[in-house]
Amino acid sequence: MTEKLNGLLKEALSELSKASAKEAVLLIKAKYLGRKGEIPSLLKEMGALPPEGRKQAGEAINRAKDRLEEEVEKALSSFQEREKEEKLRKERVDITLPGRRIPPGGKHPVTQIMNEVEEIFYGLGFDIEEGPEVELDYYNFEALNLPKDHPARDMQDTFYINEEVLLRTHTSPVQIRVMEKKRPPLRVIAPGTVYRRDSDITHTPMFHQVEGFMVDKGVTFSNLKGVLTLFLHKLFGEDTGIRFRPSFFPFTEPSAEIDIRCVICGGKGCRVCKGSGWLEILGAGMIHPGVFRAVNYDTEEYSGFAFGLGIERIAMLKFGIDDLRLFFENDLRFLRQF
Ligand code: 2NL
Repeated sequence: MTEKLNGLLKEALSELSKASAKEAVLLIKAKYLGRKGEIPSLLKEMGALPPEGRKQAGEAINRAKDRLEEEVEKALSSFQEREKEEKLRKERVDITLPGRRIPPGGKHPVTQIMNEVEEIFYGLGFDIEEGPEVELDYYNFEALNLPKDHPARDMQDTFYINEEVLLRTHTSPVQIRVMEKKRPPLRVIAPGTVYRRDSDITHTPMFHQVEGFMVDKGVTFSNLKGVLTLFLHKLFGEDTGIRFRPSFFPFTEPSAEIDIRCVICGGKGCRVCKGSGWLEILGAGMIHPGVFRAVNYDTEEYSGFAFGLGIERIAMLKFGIDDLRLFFENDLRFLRQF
């Protein structure tokens, strides 16, 4: 029995010393120490010994078992240590490496101008309002003094969805909706996307507009002139020359178009201003009584002015861009310049 035990222990220790991985150690552990392993089997065989020898044999077996368990644990922890070291080595990070750059995003030039226009009017006490891009014919035309048979509707090339529903051709309907809901005094701008069936070098079917209006008791054309002059001086610089020309819009009377001195040639005349020295920037006028009637404002009590401007045109002038289509191609080589 003792001989067999010593043989087993020697064999186990020898196998253990040759084990090259944790898995091999675990196999050895199962083979010698497991429930049906070699050493527990010896303990069962003890029953066949004479009683005098049992105690001694039991102690010897337990010593061998303890010894082997100790060696197995040592081997396991040594492999575990090696595994941990390997893992640490593999996962080592070089903290001296420069970080990966996250390229900074930027605002589209059209958004930049839109924000700039909003800032100026916000500073003048105007609220900023938004509304639906899919509109009713009523808000886009009818309430703006443009009845169905009005010839001025031909001025607009409109995307119709059905008889009554369309893509807004300007942001005026937002302002009609505001006037419907609120009473004067009101100062509001309506920035947003508008749609027209136009597509050539100078027109895209979607573009951006800011419209605005001011309504109160006693608002006059002088207020229109003062507010829009101040606005243009803030946007293009205090020294920018400005002129008001008579014009026509169905929703304002009287109406005006407002020009600035050409920012390209300074007024000498060039390709951009077509030799005139002036650039058309704004349309404006005193709100037509027909519009006030549509929103139930007393035309005897209230008056107001309204205006509209195209954002892409201003962005082209301010950034010196000569092709409108560049705004919508999203070529990063173009966009990164802003
Ligand atoms: C232009 C001209 C204009 C308006 C827009 C307006 C809005 C209401 C009532 C009256 Cl709710 N008028 N808007 C008035 C005059 C001109 O825009 O050239 N836009 C790019």
